[in-house]
Amino acid sequence: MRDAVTTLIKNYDIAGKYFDRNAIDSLKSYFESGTDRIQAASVINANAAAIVKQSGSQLFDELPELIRPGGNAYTTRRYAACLRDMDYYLRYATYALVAGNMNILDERVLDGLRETYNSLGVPIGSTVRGIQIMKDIAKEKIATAGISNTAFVDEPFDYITREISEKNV
Ligand SMILES: CCC1=C(C)/C(=C/C2=NC(=C\c3[nH]c(/C=C4\NC(=O)[C@H](C)[C@H]4CC)c(C)c3CCC(=O)O)/C(CCC(=O)O)=C2C)NC1=O
Repeated sequence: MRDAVTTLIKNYDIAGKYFDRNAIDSLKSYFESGTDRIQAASVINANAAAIVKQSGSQLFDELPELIRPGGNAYTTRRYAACLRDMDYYLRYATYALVAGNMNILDERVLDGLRETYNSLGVPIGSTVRGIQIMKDIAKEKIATAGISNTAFVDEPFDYITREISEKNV
């Protein structure tokens, strides 16, 4: 698992170089956004159950076939598995937000996920939609908590959706 600082140090150490202007700028921007990152994570933590629940409701309103017979989230067990997956994405998104680096998502969330989803018939497009809904709901709550620039919150959610959609289904 890596974060913005350890990744930078690793790269400069491999090159045997002192930090240059670019390195200093990227360290500065990481530390300057640090308070907002922590605050955003803390807003998500405090509202996690509500964010997952609302995202699920909105997803199933938009795509009701998911919870009808034959749908992948049909039956209580699969419905619960779907919301549990949403909760995983939300929790790991907060780790990646604080780390300022997406590496944890590769290591703990995305590795082997597409294969699992494909073998269980979990629809990737609908999962992507669910994650995007969750991003919007999380950003709303973060904005309401007084963080004016919430653009950085997109990164982990967009990273997860890009990675699970990318390679051939
Ligand atoms: C922390 C990293 C991590 C992830 C990400 C994870 C995902 C994950 N989701 C699974 C299943 C599942 N995932 C879903 C999800 C959905 N179905 C839908 O129609 C919706 C679109 C979507 C919710 C948005 C469902 C329904 C299952 C159960 C499928 C089945 O057993 O038939 C499974 C198979 C094993 C199980 O049921 O627990 C895994 C491993 N597990 C992990 O440890």
